[in-house]
Amino acid sequence: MTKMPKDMIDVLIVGAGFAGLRALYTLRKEGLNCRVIEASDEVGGVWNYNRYPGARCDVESYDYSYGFSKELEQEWRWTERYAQQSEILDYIRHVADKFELRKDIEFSTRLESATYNEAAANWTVTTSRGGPITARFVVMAVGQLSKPKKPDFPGEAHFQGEVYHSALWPRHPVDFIGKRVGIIGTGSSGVQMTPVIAEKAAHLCVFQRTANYSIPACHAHISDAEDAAIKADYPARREQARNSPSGLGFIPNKKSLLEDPPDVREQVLERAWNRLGFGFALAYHDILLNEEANDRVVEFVHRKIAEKVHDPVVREKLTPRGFPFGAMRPSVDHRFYEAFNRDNVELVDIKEHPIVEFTANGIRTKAGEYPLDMIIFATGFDVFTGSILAPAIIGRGGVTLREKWSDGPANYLGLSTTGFPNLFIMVGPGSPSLLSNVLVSTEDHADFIRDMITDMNARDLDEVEARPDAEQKWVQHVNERSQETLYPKARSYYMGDEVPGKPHVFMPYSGGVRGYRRILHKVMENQWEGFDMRKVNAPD
Ligand code: N01
Repeated sequence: MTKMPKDMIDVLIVGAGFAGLRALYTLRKEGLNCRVIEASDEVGGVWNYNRYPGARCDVESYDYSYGFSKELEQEWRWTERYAQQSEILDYIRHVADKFELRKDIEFSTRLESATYNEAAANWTVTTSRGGPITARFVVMAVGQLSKPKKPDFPGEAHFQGEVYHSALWPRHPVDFIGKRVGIIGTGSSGVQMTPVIAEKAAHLCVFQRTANYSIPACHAHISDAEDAAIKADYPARREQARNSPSGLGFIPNKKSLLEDPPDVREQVLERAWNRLGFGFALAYHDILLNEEANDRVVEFVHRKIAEKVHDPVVREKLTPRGFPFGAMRPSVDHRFYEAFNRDNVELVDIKEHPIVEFTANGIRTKAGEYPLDMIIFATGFDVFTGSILAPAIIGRGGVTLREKWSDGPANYLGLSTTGFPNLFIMVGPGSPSLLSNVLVSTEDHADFIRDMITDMNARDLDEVEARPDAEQKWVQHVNERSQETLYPKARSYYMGDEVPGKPHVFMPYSGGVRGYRRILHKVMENQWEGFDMRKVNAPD
């Protein structure tokens, strides 16, 4: 192996969330000299920031966890089917402590720039604390939902009350008692916080621009017997998750929805609706593939909403129309629709009457002023690429990643992008990412990066780069797979529509985590097919 200068590290990992910690654990175990930089003063990534009331994961706890350590699996006791934010954060902290990860993490350190040195095959990195750090490899583990989006409304500075963002929630308790609260946004964050805040606030206005679909979470506490049963056969559960298309463990019904007569279909959907959370979308294999099948599901969910919301005008406004069920990421809720039957909850339709401005006392829409003591932005994120493109990443020939991705995040396998050698991206665009239980691909990516670097070291190579033809083919493949689905039929963050001016391309890989892992294995078996690996530094 090329001898490293003293001040150089093997791998700089950006981010200490689930992905960064897994990469650190795995790469360090191979004897690589790794350092993590983390902008916050704590581990946890999104689970450290999204502390809003009602925040939970909508993947089941036993699956939204690491599978790399049997001891960890056995010792951690999840208390609920869908863990609350605080419990997930406790879990991540426990992992960081158990495996002594903190000693290699520089907290309160934000990546500012990374510049590739072509002659030396390494990266020079600067951070908010200065630098430079020189690293052979950089792993971007910055998350897909980590750059909060806060729209600018005129007059915001004049508002006299409290203002919060779901993804920048303070650590101190926020008191809603007796207050008039406004929530802008009805994505997963808005949907989760609405019923919780409704129980405390004097009055709650939910400002909705687009009604989206929401599936009941069916929360449940985990009994000791259930915990023991899962732990007795955890490997089987992991295998099922890894081999399910979504990584959630649901094996899709092999039947088409259209094969079943209406009464049977109704029973199947009803069972899935009442038990499966996200698995509802897999009650038949073609719900997200076939428009006619999807239309039947739309009718079913519309009926469910109608059963829950008493007021016909509010009901109609909460009923999503104009795009297939699931094409925009559905929420998983706990009594969201029911919250609108309360006297203190008001739905404000800002599609019909958009927000004009914030005033000293509240929000003025085209329909009038809503007096508020507190405004909460639940307006989401610059998804997939926001955090990757925030720092200046400068590759071959001085080209920035922002320039290269100006028409969309072209990449190979979601892991690598031509012109930026020795840079890996974890669970970002081009990988199953947000279309799946992201923990499954996180572990796959960490292992893939480990195997690649280990092999390069064994062969005394120092540079790896995605080949342009492989990248082009992968981009085409990602697009083709998305065209088999109904996802492109909605305006959504899957398509880059959440930020004005962002390229309108399908971002994640819709071929499923199992199929994706097979592709990774094939690439590996074929001597890293699609990658060029080189020796750049002269041997000593
Ligand atoms: O963000 P979103 P989120 N004026 O983008 C509205 C994950 N997550 O934070 O659709 C007015 O989904 C916007 O309206 P529209 C999960 O993957 C997981 O809720 O653009 N409104 C929309 O209603 C999720 O999908 C969990 O018309 C504006 C909302 O704000 C992802 O995070 C929990 C606006 C944004 O919804 C993001 O969820 C929470 C504007 N200018 C989140 N701009 C769990 O695991 C935006 N909106 C349970």
